[in-house]
Amino acid sequence: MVIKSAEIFHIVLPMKFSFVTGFGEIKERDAVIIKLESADGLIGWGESAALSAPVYLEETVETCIHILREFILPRLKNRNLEIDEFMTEIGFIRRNNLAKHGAETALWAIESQIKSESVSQLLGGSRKTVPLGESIGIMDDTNKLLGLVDKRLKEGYQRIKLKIKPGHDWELVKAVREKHPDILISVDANSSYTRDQISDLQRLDEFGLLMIEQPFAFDDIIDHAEAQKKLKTSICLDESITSSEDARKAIEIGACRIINVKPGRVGGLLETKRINEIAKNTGTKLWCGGMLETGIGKAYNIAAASLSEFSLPADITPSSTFFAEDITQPDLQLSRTGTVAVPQEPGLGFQVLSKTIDKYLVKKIKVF
Ligand code: OSB
Ligand code: MG
Repeated sequence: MVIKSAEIFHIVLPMKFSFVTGFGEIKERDAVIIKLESADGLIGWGESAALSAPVYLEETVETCIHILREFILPRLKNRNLEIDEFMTEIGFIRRNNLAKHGAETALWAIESQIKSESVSQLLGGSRKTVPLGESIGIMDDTNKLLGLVDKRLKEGYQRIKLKIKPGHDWELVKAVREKHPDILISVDANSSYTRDQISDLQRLDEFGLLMIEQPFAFDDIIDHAEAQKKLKTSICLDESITSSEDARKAIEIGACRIINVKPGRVGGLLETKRINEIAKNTGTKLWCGGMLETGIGKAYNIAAASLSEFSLPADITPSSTFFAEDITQPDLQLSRTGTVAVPQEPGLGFQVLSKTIDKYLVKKIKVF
């Protein structure tokens, strides 16, 4: 495909409530949206899911814009490239995975229109529906949180993920487990524990959790491997896995039994497919995480979650939960059994609302 134009949109979507995690609070959602147009007039939308501050990963909205504008998108200008060739070509750029993913996803949308197949089909996805879980931020009032858990379970979500941090873990999980003896519960620490706090994690073993997500440092696998030996509960890595090589090494040393794959964090859908292969060969369970993306990012997360090893419920929530308004329509429809359909049509699978992008626009950059 030949790309004739590339634009970046920085928008800010107001959130209905602030989302609190072990790394801090998200009060509004900045988003980096990429729009490519092919020489044949096909449009591809992509999203780089960076937060405004480098608190989850090192990238931010502004670093994504910089890397996309200066190093990634100019290389597409009037070239006839396959997606895998292009991703290999930009492999000289160290990390900056969210930026790479934003460009790659826009290319997939165009490729999918050229091939008249959905992105899921192009990737070799086998699932027609994806099971969903819900991620619940840290709240001061446990009764309020219990009420929210009830609401989410009634809506159909198959798993509840509780954000924890030191001093805000055992009592919270106990309260939810006592009320719901049989549901799937996981916890996500977003790197807020250190290795000398392993006993805090061991205390959670009694609750039969599905997993403990990323207790230790964002770049660690050694301490996680040590902890996995001492814990009954499976460790799931999120922040620590930024590539298929990271996944291979973490699995090899026993640092996790489960991986939360965010296609953005690992640098795109091709890399996601590689992790799917590694998981298949090693019996590692996968699920697709989320980062409060707009509907554009979510569409590609759903395509990723249709891959064979993504058997556990995904953090892919209808936009109306978090945002007053999204830049795509229709919103995701959660079925009564807690699943969402994988779009089967070519392209993004959702309509992009240019007027809504304009409404929340901070800046627009025409790269070429
Ligand atoms: O650790 O999974 C995480 C949001 C932003 C950054 C990191 C994380 C999250 C979430 C949100 O947990 C889950 C969602 O998008 O539904
Ligand atoms: Mg996480």
